Amino acid sequence: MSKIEIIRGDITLLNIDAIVNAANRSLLGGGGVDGTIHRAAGSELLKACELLNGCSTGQAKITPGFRLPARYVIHTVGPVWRDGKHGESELLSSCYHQCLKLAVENNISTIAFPNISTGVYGFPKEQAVIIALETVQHFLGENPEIEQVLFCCFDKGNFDIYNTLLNSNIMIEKVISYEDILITADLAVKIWNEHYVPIIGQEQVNYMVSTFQSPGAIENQINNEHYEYYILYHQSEPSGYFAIKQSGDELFLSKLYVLKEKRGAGLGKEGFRFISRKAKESGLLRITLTVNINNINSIKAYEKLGFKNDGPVIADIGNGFVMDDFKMSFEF
Ligand code: AR6
Repeated sequence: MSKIEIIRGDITLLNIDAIVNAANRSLLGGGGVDGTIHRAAGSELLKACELLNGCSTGQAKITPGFRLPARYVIHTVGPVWRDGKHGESELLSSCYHQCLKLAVENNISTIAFPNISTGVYGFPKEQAVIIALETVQHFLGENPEIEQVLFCCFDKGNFDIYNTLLNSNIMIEKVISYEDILITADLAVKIWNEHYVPIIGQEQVNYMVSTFQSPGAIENQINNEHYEYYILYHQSEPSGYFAIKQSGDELFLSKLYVLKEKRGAGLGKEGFRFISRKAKESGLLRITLTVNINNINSIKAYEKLGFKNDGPVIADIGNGFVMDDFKMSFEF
């Protein structure tokens, strides 16, 4: 964690081994941070870029820094944000990963990133920060030769998001790999047992966990039913999770659970902040959820977040079990 620092300012002024440029596929300059870097480095940078044959989205290429205080510029091409369903997250993560890989290959030990894709390319800021932190932290864990990574934020919005996430010790990670799925399923067993046994009984909990939260069931929901799962980390430990699914102009919040021992650390609130920002950024009108009518504490917590109770619904969940729920909704 301490190798990562957040600063505010102009990346071209940094006296550091390498700065990263949020370029376009031509690598021949543009607006935003790209334009500023080319102006500050001088025309030799453009000449060097002309020899690179462009760069694909999610990849990176390196040049000297020329007139910049930084020795190198690593040029990467972030994804243009469309709707989040065109591999944008994976491509953005790849940008950070490829830049760091080039850094290691070139004996670069200090590097500064701008907030790739969050300007002209329109990537939602909070999601971009989460991806950046997650990818960089993961890389640093495996490549100790990198000594410092600066996130150089030009605008206050990005700066505040980084600081909030880093200071709260909370990280939100999208479930992508099978390893993530196993972590989620493990959390589900713990949380459902400690939370739901008093409400719906052991038998129903066993049935629901094995039917809806086994690794295979989670994998199927992600791959075939358009669910997105996220793990909430507190002090680097898996501490909760949530699942969401867009349906028409609504975001269905299917689950938002925190381990008992981790309650009070602000994980639920941070998770909900992420969810509502994501829904708003996608132009959705409301967030909906269902909650068991006897799950008094959760109902109160959702009311506190601004949800209103839309009344009872009964869901047949199979095997002779029925859920008596309230439907709740949060309007923007
Ligand atoms: N130092 C640090 N960050 C900066 C600076 C600076 N001097 N100037 C702007 N930013 P953008 P993108 C921030 O639009 O979204 C270019 O035309 C800015 O506030 O530069 O990846 C390229 O040629 C924002 O948070 O990059 C491409 O065509 C972040 O840098 C396209 O824009 C990224 O904003 C790439 O779009």
